[in-house]
Amino acid sequence: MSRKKIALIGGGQIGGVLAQHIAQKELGDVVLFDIVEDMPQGKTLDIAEASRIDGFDVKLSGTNDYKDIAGSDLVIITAGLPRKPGMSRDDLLSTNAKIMKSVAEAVKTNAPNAIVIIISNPLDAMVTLFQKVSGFPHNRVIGQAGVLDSSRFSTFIAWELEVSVKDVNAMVLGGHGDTMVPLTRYANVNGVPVLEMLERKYKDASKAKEVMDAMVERTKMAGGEVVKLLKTGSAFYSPASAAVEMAAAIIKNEKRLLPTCAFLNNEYGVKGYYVGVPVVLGEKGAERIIEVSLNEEEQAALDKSVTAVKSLVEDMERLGF
Ligand code: A3D
Repeated sequence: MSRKKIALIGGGQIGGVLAQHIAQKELGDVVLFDIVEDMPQGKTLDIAEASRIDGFDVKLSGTNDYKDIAGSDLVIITAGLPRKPGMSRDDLLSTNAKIMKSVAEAVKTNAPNAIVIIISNPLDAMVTLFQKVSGFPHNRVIGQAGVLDSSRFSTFIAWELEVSVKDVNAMVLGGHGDTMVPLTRYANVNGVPVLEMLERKYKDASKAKEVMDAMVERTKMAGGEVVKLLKTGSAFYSPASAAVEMAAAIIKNEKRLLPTCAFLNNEYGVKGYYVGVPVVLGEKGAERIIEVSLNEEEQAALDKSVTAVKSLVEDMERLGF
C-alpha cells in the first residue's frame, strides 16, 4: 500500500501541531504550506528531526508553492486569522473569506481529488465557501468543530463526575458558535446517563439540572475562555487533535461516527446548509449522515443554531463571496 499524502494549508499554531501529530501517527507524508516564507520549511524540519526519538518514519516538507500539494489524498485547512480577546468567530468573516477563496482555488487546481477538512473560522461559513468555490462534491468537503466541542463537553463532565474522561460519551451538534447544541440527554459514562449520575450525586433534580446547564454553558464559551487566557490567539492543541481524529478515520477508512460539519440534504429538516451532525467518516469522506431523534426542546435549539448558520452565510454572500 502506498503511503498517503496529506497537505496542511496554514502552518501557524494549529498547522504545526497537526503536522507533528500526523507524523507521529504515521498517517501519511506531510506537506505544510504557508504564505510566510521559510516558516513551514522550518517547522517541518524541526518535526522531522524528532523522528528518530519519536520513532516515526514519514516524509515531512514545508512549502510556499501550491504545486507541492499535487496528488494529496487529504487536505486540512487552517489558513486564516484566529480570534483575539473580545472577538467573536463571526468577526473573522471578511478577512478569512478572502483567504479561503484563494485557498479553495489553489486546492481545486493542485489537488482536485482530495478530501478536505476545514478548521478556519467562522467554520460553517468557511466550509460553505470552500465547497462553493471548489465545486468539490459535498461528501469530500467537511469541517472540524463538533469533535472538539464534544471533547470539551466530555472533559467538563469527567471533572464534575470524577470519572475517567475515556468513559465519557457526549456529542455537540449545530453550528460552531454560541448557539451550538450539547446533547445532554444522550451524554453518558459508558452507558450510564450523565443526568442520572448528577441526580444521584446531588440528590436533587433541580441542582443536577443547574450543574448540567453550567457545563453546557462552559462548553459553548470554551473557545472564548482559552482566547481570553492566551491573549494572542485561540486554542490550537485541541483543535489539531480533533482534526487528526477525523483525518485518521478517513485515511484508515475507519467508519468512525463523529460529529462533523457536513452538508445536509433534508436531514434534521435542513436543506442546503453545512451544519454539525453525527457523520460516518471513511475513505469517501462524509459517507453517511446519522439522524438522532430529538425532543422538542433539542430540535428548537438545533433550529436556532441553523438560523445562526444561515445568517452567517447570508452575511458572507452580502460581502460578495
Ligand atoms: P495562526 O497561528 O494565525 O495560523 C494561521 C496561518 O494561516 C498563519 O501561519 C498564516 O500565515 C496563514 N495564512 C494566512 N493567509 C494565508 C493564505 N492566504 N494562504 C495560506 N495560509 C495563510 O492561527 P491558528 O492556527 O491558531 O488558527 C487557524 C484558524 O483556525 C483560525 O481561523 C482560527 O479561528 C481557527 N480555529 C478553529 C477552531 C475550530 O474548532 C473550528 C478552533 C480554533 C481555531
